[in-house]
Amino acid sequence: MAQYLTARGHEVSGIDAGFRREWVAEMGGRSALPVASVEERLDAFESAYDRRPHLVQGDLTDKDVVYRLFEDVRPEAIVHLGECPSAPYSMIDADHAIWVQRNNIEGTMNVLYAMRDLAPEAHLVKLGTMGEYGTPNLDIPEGFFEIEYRGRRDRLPFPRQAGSWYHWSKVHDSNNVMFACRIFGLRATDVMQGVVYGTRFFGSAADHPADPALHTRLDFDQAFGTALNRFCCQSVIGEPLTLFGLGNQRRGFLPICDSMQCLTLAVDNPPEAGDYRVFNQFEETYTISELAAKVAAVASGMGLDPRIRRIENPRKEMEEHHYNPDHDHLPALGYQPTRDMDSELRAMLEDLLPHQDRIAAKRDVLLPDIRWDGSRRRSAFLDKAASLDAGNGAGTGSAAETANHDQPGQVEPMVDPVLARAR
Ligand code: USQ
Repeated sequence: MAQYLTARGHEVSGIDAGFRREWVAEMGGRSALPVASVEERLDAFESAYDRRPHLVQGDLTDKDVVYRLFEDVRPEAIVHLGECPSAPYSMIDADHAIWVQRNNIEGTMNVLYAMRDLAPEAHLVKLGTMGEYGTPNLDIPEGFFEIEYRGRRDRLPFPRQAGSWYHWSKVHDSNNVMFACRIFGLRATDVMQGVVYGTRFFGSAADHPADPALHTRLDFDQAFGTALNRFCCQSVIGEPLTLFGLGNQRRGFLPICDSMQCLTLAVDNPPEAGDYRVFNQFEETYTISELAAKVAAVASGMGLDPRIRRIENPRKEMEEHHYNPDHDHLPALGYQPTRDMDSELRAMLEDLLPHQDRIAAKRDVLLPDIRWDGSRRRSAFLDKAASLDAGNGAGTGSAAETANHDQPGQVEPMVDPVLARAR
């Protein structure tokens, strides 16, 4: 984000506690793309952009640190990406659930109060998640909807039905940000972002930084790897692409370069003082099986041999549901998707292939064991190991497979993950 904004003439300061590296290490993982040290990244940044960003290593939950930063910088806009972003991580146990909620909610509260006291004209662009809405059996508006109840009408926040402690932390944030706008007169954009994927954060390939120290990280462990990033990593090392359950869960997706574009559009077009607005930020919706089939098709075209397999879903979530969210606000500001999914997937696989060994060395972190019921048990495969033709809609599943899924205890044959890996 700092590079994207700097390249567009913004002066960027930042605060980062470096927690992401610790969380991923705790999960036994590491970024598929090597990540340089903070100093090396700052040096590389300076060489590329002729200026060194002002970066504070500090924790947003420390109010004094946040206030000092605001005193030094007096920001015009704050892009708040400083939260723990993982649903599975928040579901590990009570300590992780409470830590994620405290970290996310307290950090945002400090930002809101620092804005009130030191930068009341600034614009907060806060990263929320499409997961705040859950999967209701209704179309999803952008934040608010008109409702008639017992003969009276009002415009109210659309009900949130989050599916993890992490996603609920974002719901609580949304309420806090909305309330702060009302009582402090702040202005904020709450971005309900879909699942982000990709390795290239500039829209044009020509802008992709040559220096690897300026590349983004890409995680593939069960907690910090998102579905598409994981599918790509699985493809390059010959591990099965893991569909959780039926694979008919539908989500909104967008490549990382378009996430940068959307956040920048929000920064460049602030709302009025006192306004709290919500943007649903994604490009298109897909089921997880459609996505796996897309990755498999692109990977096959590049000479890889991807297999798609269904495993027990470690989460409690609807696997078949209505999903039709609005996403009109960003296009109205000029948002135009820069890359289609296939070309983005090709670029990702090209970027990941040189790191096959690095990913393969951590293949053990791919199969999930964090369960929504609080237990830790690796998901078993729900099908026979089979090479599914790319693009054949792997998630539709045969009746037998579906029946197996409905009665996980009777799955036949249950494939040992280790044996499956060896195939
Ligand atoms: N899934 C699979 N196989 C996998 C990984 C995930 O089938 O190997 C499924 C999950 O069960 C889920 C869907 O894919 O139904 C998305 O899972 P995910 O891990 O890609 O994304 P999620 O946990 O929803 O969270 C991610 C980011 C989070 C962000 C959210 C946006 O980690 O920070 O808030 O995407 S959204 O999904 O729209 O809520």
